[in-house]
Amino acid sequence: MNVLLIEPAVGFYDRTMSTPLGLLSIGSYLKYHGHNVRILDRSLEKTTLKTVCDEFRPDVAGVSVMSSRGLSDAIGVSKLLKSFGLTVVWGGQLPTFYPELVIEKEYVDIVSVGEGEETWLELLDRFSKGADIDGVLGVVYKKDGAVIRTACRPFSDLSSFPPTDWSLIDVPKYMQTYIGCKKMMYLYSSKGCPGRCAFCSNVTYHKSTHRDRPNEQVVAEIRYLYENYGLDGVYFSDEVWRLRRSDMQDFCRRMKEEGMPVRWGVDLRVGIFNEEDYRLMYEAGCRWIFFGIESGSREMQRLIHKNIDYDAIKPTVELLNRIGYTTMSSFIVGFPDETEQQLRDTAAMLNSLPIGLTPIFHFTPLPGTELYEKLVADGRLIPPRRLEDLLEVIPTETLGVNYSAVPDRDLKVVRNWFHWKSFTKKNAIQDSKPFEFARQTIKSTLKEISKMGFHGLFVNVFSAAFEFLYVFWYSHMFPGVKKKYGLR
Ligand code: B12
Repeated sequence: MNVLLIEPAVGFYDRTMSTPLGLLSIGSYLKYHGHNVRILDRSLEKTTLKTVCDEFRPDVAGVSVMSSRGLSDAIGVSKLLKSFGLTVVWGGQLPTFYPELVIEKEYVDIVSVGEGEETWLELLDRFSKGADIDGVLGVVYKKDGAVIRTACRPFSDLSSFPPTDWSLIDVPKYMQTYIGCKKMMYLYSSKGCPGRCAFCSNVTYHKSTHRDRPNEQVVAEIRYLYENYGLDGVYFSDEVWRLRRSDMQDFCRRMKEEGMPVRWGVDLRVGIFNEEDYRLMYEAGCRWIFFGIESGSREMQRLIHKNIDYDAIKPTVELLNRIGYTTMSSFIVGFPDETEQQLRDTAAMLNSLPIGLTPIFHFTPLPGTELYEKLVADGRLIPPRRLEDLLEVIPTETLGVNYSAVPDRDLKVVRNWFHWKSFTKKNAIQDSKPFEFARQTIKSTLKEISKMGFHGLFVNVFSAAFEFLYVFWYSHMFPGVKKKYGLR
């Protein structure tokens, strides 16, 4: 069958493009099993949906929805697909968490819950036989006016997936400048995380499990991209890259044997690996490591079940700096009931931690998380009643609803101050020219903006300027708040 898979446009946010890994994986799987697949990434391709449908003649269409960012486009696209008479399937994080809100829409026929590969294959098998989809695991659909939800599908064995079929996307368009690389791409080498963090939807989405792709396959993928497209960097978009030392050592051994000039970076948990491990990873090409630290307050770390050794944070970062890594960590401000003292602790940690880059996010309650459920139970958050309500969900870069005990303005000042510091840091990236991070950010923003048509250009120049002024305003115009939290 002909399957059209769509990644909705997410607007200005996606000025640096990330590989649509979910659709690539589903597309590769379906092609391997004999179907024709076309991936349409609407942030990137300007071809109209009508033209794509006229040329490709899909039998069925899938729309991937990760968050409320792509929701508006996903709705528009689905209405159009429906008007062409196509069956429309939604999948990804958002429909998985809100299947009932999605399935009530006339422009969605089926919601695929969780991982899509095997579900798609079974659906296509039924469609091609003209059979109904009763009993297909992991779907929510309408039948005779009723909504039917089938049992969850067990997680797939990632080693059973075929190699990624890179002909499905225009690879060079997804390559970007990043930490000393000119052609860096996002790939994935594992799914999930064993953690139980109270703010992270992984606990429900991956049920706190962690699965690796075979090292052999991941390294072969890197070699293919290096040889055919000159790939020189990989950022593994895994929630936590490796948990077992033996897997890490095996990956590093393979990368060293391959001898490719490819640098890579990963997200890890503090405390999994030791100095010897970090040195081995460096020798194998790893150059940046990202830790989720989230709060500088011991008490808050306990409340959100971060479950890392607080006292190991600073020595680990210092060690990585000494080895030559660019270090990064994320922090969240505005957790429910967070106090000014807890925020001060975060500011103190950020002041003293010799870390390269520190993206800071405003707390946003995600469905399927302990904090979300608690806010709902306490009557402080009303779950969305209609899909359209989700369009109002404010992303993590700006302050939405403030559930903390800290004034809005203080949260904005703290967040934007450290954002500004990251942006203007002289040596955030190791072994690079001074202010490399700021230069890279400006360059990639201008590059993306220059690709746009007149309307896009106008909107995006305006958005970029607004974002810059917003960060500058909150980081510089409130000396009293800066003093209160010891920001320096
Ligand atoms: C890479 C990544 C990104 C990339 C996106 C790349 C891309 N286009 O896919 C970038 C950096 C752009 C990004 C942005 C954001 N992200 Co993000 N991201 C991830 C990350 C780390 C990995 C996702 C991934 O590629 N996994 C590998 C692939 C193979 O798996 P998959 O994406 O889950 O896809 C499978 C299923 O979801 C399903 N599926 C997916 N699409 C479809 C479609 C159909 C039709 C079907 C049937 C099935 C299906 O099948 C796929 C194959 O198994 C996840 C965390 C995680 N590990 O899941 C967070 C995550 C998904 N992101 C998250 C968030 C919050 C965001 C942002 C809102 C952040 C922000 N500050 O704005 C934005 C939203 C952007 C958007 N498009 O809406 C949250 C989502 C939480 C939630 N429940 O809403 C996650 C879970 C991280 C977290 N723990 O908080 N992200």
